[in-house]
Amino acid sequence: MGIEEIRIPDLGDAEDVEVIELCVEPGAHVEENDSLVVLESDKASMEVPAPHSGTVKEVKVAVGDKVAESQVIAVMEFPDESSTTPPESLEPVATTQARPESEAQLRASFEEPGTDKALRNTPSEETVQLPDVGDAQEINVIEVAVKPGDEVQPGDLLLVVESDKASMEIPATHAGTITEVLVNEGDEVVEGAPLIKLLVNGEQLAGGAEENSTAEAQEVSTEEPPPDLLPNRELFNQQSQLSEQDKLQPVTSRTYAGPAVRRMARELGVVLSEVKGSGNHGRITKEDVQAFVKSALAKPRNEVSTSGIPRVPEIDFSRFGSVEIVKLSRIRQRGAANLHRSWLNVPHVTQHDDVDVTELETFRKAMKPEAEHRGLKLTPLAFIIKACAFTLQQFPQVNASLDPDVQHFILKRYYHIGFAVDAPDGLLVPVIRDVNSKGIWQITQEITDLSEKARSGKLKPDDMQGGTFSVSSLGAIGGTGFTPIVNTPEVAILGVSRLDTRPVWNGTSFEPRQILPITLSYDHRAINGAEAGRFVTHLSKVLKDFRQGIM
Ligand code: CAO
Repeated sequence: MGIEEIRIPDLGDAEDVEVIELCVEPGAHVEENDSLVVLESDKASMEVPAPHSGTVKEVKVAVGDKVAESQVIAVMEFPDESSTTPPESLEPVATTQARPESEAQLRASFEEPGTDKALRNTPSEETVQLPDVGDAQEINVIEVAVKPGDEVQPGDLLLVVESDKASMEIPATHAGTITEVLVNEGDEVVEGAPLIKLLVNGEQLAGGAEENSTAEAQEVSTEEPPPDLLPNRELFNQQSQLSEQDKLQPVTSRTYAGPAVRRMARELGVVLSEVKGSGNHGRITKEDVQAFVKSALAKPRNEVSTSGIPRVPEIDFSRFGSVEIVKLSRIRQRGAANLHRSWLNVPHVTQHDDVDVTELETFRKAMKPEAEHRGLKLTPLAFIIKACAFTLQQFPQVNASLDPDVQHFILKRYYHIGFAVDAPDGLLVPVIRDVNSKGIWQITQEITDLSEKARSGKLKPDDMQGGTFSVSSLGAIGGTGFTPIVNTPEVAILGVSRLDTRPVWNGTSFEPRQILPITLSYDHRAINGAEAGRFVTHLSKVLKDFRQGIM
């Protein structure tokens, strides 16, 4: 094991360098190039990576500390073999001096462009090339920040390239117009590769960038403006060429993010330009990327473009008259997403029937005094739910779910029936368990308790889980029929409308009968029309004469 002090690298002429993020704490194991701390000057940010894999023994700085070149930021313990291997990173590595030529370039990049250069009055085309990248291997373009026609200012980000060790931003060194982008994201590039063509505006300082081959840039490195390739730390200095106004605000086309954050974003498929940075000067942190992904996942499904279905256009209704914007309750939002998902996934069919419940109603009314005695209101719903349980036992495919690949039925050997409750914040569907083994009084009691809980916001998630079939009754409200949406992953739902007295032909005359309209909406993938027809006919028979239920 070797102990090594990690120091702040050469910062050029950057001033007011502050620690803005500690990426590790004592005891943390880090891999080579994992960020240890993030520094920021008044102009740019940089990450200081671990030169080898090892363990952080001590962190010597705190967030907010002002730091200077060579200051120790951390002490690390390395396995012997790793501490002897010099890092190849293109990023600043504290214990390793930059190669002499790189250092010359780096210094050159800190210089203000020579003021004795001739002014150029006519626009000329410049090709931005990938300059000397030292011994870095496998350099890929990971971000193209401009497109033909874009106007750029000195310091605006053109491209980001990345080796296996670090990422580098390539900024514009002159104001101008992009005429051609010669590479795509993902392209592998080598030193000298032409990247971008830029029509440089006239009346700019003529410098090395005018003659932009990499070799020339190296040769003139002590006098000329910076080479196009700027490792993150060099941004401290590159930005010194910006105008005062530019310095006050981050350049809008630039995405401030370190290599680790860029890598993370790429792995997660996050477009960094869409992420709002919470760090100084809008710098994007790992937490910002995580929060972005989290919020994308949490978005209700109906916000996401679904299977290419076009969104309803957004209209400013206030153009036509006064409007009020009222936020949907969370229950309504969740309900909307569930209904939408079911509507899009389930091929719905609805089977209708009118059921003669005259005998049942006679019996129910006869039982009302006892119900009152029990402190309950005996409505048709308890009988309907019980009749459904009887019928579901005869039709296992209706008391089922489909697996997501629609390869199997999941037949449920329990009969838990949900019923829709019109609660103040939206529709809720509490579930009565094991309806097949419960009597009408107990079912009535549970309808009362669960609907009260739903209306007072006291339902627990468990009260609404595990349903195998649902009933939605609008009978107390009115209407002659409606087609409910299947409460997926269940495969069928019964809609109940208002029962009414109707004249029914008995073969010799019309007689008044109590008729209950019912509708069964079902998932046609799970239930075919004949099965649905048989289910509804059987249910009607049970409602007509409850003795059918036990046959
Ligand atoms: N036809 C005629 N009258 C009916 C009826 C029907 N199908 N169903 C119930 N009624 C009567 C009841 O008997 C009661 O009358 P009495 O007071 O004279 O006995 C009255 O209507 C009120 O009933 P209720 O609504 O208090 O009780 P319920 O058991 O019928 O329903 C509940 C309970 C919680 C389901 C209901 O209150 C409710 O919220 N329904 C709305 C469900 C809904 O929104 N569905 C749509 C969802 S989208 O698919």
